[in-house]
Amino acid sequence: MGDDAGRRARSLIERKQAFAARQAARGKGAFDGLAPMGSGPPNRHGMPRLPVGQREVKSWPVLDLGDTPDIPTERWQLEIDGLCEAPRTYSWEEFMALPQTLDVSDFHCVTTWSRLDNHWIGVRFAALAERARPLADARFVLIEASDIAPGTQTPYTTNLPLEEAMLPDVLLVHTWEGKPLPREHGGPVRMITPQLYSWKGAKWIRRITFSAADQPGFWEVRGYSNTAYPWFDDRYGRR
Ligand SMILES: Nc1nc2c(c(=O)[nH]1)N[C@H]1C(S)=C(S)[C@@H](COP(=O)(O)O)O[C@H]1N2
Ligand SMILES: [Mo]
Repeated sequence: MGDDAGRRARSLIERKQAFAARQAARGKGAFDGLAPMGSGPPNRHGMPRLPVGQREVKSWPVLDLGDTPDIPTERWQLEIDGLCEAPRTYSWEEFMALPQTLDVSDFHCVTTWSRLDNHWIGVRFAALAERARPLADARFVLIEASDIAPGTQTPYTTNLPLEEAMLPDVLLVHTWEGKPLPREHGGPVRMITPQLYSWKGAKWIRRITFSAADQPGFWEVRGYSNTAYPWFDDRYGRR
C-alpha cells in the first residue's frame, strides 16, 4: 500500500475517533471508548488484527437472505450511475479488462466470526470511481445486488460513505484463493469492505449509485449500524 493510502487510512481512523468522542460528549455512548478495540498486532489500518467481540474461523460461513442468484458471466452486468460525469454499464469482458488488484485482507461478519488472510483478485472500487468521475456533491454510494429479499420485491442493498468505499482495499472481487469466487459467496463478483462489517460488501453486486444523500440499505433500515466499524463494536443502530 502506498503512502497516499496510508495517509487516507489514518485520516479515517481520526474521523472515527472524532465521531466516538462526539457521541460520548452527547452522552450517547455509541462506543465504549475512543481507542479502536480488539486484540493482536496492528493491521494495515493500524487497527488490532481481531476486532472486539470477534473470533477467528478457518471455514468461510455463508450468510445471506437465502436467494442465491445464478448469473453466468455472459449475462453479468455492472451499472454505475447517479451523481457522476460518466455513468456506464460494464460487461464481464469490460470489467475484466480493468486494472486487476491482488490483495490479502480480513473479513469480519457482525455475527462475530472473522476470516483472516483471504486472497482476493478484483477491481478496486476506486478504479471504477476514477472512471465514473463522481460529482463534487456525491458523498455516498448505494450498492445494489441481484438477490431479492424474501417477502419483498426489492434487491439486497447496502450503503456507505464514498470516502469508505474509496479505501484501497475495497474491491469488487471475482477470485478467492486462486479460484473463481463461489456462487454462494457472491460469484461471479461481490464487493468486499475489510474495514467495515461484511454486510457492507454486497454479494452478486450489480449497481453502484453515487448520491448526495445517504440512503440506508437492507440491514441499515432493519436496525444495523449505518457506520459498521468493527473496532468500535458498532453493530447495531446508535443507542
Ligand atoms: N447480496 C447480498 N450481499 C450480502 C448479503 C446478502 O444477504 N445479500 N449478506 C451480507 C452479510 S450479512 C455478510 S456477513 C456477508 C457474508 O458473505 P459470505 O456469505 O460470503 O460469508 O455478505 C454480505 N453481503
Ligand atoms: Mo453478516
